[in-house]
Amino acid sequence: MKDTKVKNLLSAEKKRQKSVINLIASENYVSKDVLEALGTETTNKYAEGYPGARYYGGNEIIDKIENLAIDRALKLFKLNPKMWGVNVQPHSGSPANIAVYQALVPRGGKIMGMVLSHGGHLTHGHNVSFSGKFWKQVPYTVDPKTEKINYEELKKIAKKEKPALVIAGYSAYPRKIDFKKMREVADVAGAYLMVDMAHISGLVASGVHPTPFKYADVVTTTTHKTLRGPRGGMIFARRDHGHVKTKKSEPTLFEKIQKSVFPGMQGGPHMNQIAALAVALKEADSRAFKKYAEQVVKNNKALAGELKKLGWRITSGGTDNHVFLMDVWNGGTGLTGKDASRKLEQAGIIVNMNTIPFDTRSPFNPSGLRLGTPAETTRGKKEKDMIALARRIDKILRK
Ligand code: DSN
Repeated sequence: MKDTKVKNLLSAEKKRQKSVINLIASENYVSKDVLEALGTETTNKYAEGYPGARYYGGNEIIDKIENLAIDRALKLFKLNPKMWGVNVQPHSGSPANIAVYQALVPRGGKIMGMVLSHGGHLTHGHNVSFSGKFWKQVPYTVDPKTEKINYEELKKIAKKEKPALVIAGYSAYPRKIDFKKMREVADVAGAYLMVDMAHISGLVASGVHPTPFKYADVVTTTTHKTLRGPRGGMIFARRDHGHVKTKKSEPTLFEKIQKSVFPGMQGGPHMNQIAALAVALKEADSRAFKKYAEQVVKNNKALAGELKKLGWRITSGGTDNHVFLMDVWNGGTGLTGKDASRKLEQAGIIVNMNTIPFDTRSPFNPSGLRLGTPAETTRGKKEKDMIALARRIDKILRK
């Protein structure tokens, strides 16, 4: 690379990534092949439209790349292409979610999502995001006692508020999601069920977390978290009208989603991302990936379990997946989430501060930390490493 300034910054970032322990639950390390596909000439190409129906010439090969990503995505999640379609063009998770609301919820309509401070996401109806400005959030929280989802409580809310769409899937929820029960919640309101599986898609692909496809109408995901692909997004949608009564003459859910992504919201797809996604989807369809996903959960349980033994409160009492929340404030340590994450970063351990359910502190300096093990598992770490790491974290925080 001739640009030495950028070259130096890129190699400094590479070095930084290698030198730290990364416990950010939403990050991962992609393979060399994924990186290689990202840095290819496909980034030069405009391909507005879909395979076989583009607004630019010269897309013969690009069409093959996009179709390959589509086929691999459906195969990975064991979906019948006659029943489900997938759009692989969303630039990331937030645009994927916008596209769904735009397709299925009238402007000003209600979307029911978990509040951000309990583990939800900004795009699930928070008022600082488009999702809370153009639509109205019907909020739900975890249960104050168990810190887990209380599905019966959600049903009561859905019955009263009658949202048009219910969202299941979270950014900081350490427990398995019961999608059958979430379907019941949506059915009480006659609503669509959208599953945002961004955090857990790698676990779902491997069968380590139950699949949402039996119950959901639409499933969105990012592609770079547990799935370990390039940054990007996908939307899976049924090729019928889903679980909501609709006139037969109306387009199918998948047709609505296709139109909503393009021309409804995005311009040209990022074809280098889509090529890299095709690579990652094949990698995820393997025994080695399944082993990785199983190890992510084992490692996470080991890390959370040891921290708990050392006296730290883990919200909901533990974890079933790749992420957990550690309450650093309420144990009398005098530490806030911000202090704790700073202390750990100084020691080369990267985490993010996070609110805990019913946090009494602000999101800018909350009571907790969010930790997760996908990235360190990709680097080959096992349970014994996690136990040693928990002891190190404990020492650093108590110093
Ligand atoms: N920023 C992602 C996360 O860290 O969970 C969610 O979009």
